[in-house]
Amino acid sequence: MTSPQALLELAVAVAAEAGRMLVDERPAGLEVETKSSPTDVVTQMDKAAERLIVERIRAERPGDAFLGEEGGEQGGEGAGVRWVIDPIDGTVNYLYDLPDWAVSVAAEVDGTAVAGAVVLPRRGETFTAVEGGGALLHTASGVRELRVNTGVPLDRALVATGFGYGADRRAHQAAVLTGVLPNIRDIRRGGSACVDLCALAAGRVDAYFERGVQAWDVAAGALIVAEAGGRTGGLHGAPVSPEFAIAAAPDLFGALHDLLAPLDPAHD
Ligand code: LIP
Repeated sequence: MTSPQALLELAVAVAAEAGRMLVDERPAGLEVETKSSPTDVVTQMDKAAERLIVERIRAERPGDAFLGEEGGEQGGEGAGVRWVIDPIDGTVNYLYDLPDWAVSVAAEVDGTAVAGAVVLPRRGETFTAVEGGGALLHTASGVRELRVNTGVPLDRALVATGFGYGADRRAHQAAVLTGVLPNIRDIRRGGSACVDLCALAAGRVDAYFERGVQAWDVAAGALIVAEAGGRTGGLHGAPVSPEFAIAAAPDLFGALHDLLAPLDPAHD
């Protein structure tokens, strides 16, 4: 194993290289394939970016394992480090040339993220965290430490969320929103879970919740939130999982959880 800081440096380097490629080589006509539903898309650029990230990491660390949105689980039986990769989180934003998409790369040791990088090439922003070392935002004008907003009551909270790709899931999520909206300041749907989590860490929103996120959507972002002083979890004490994800300052988490739990009982 290498230090979390060294893993972070590799995560930032490969995510930044993939981000540059995604901007510089974005073709006028993207080839769009669908996955779980007609609106769940993948482009040749998602696949190329993930290949590039895996190749670069493999060249440096041949024994490591990978979990990627496009490539699934790869290699590394008994590996000390597993890399969790979303080559484009916010693929629909990328497809429409909206700026809020990101390359997300996390390094896990024994199932726990110890380093995470989220690179937003079109915003010129890189969010990073190492376990126990705080969370940072790097831009052309410098580096700043991140802290979640605290002391925000639920009825003043600006809450980010996202929707799945299946029609049934979306109908359920819309129903949950009707119970949430009257009790908070407002909702934001930015289109990228990892960008939402980084926005929370930077105090640009006060909380985030979503049903249906996958490990690659949140591995780096959840570490960045935790290192910015936030709390992440699922419903009823569960950890973040595809079942449910909530993130907020510790003093807001409980109130948001208690609002969501009865509105969103187990649902596919
Ligand atoms: C997407 C997210 C989005 C979420 C979708 C999906 P993709 O990831 O980050 O915010 O609501 O369910 O998971 O498909 O763009 O990598």
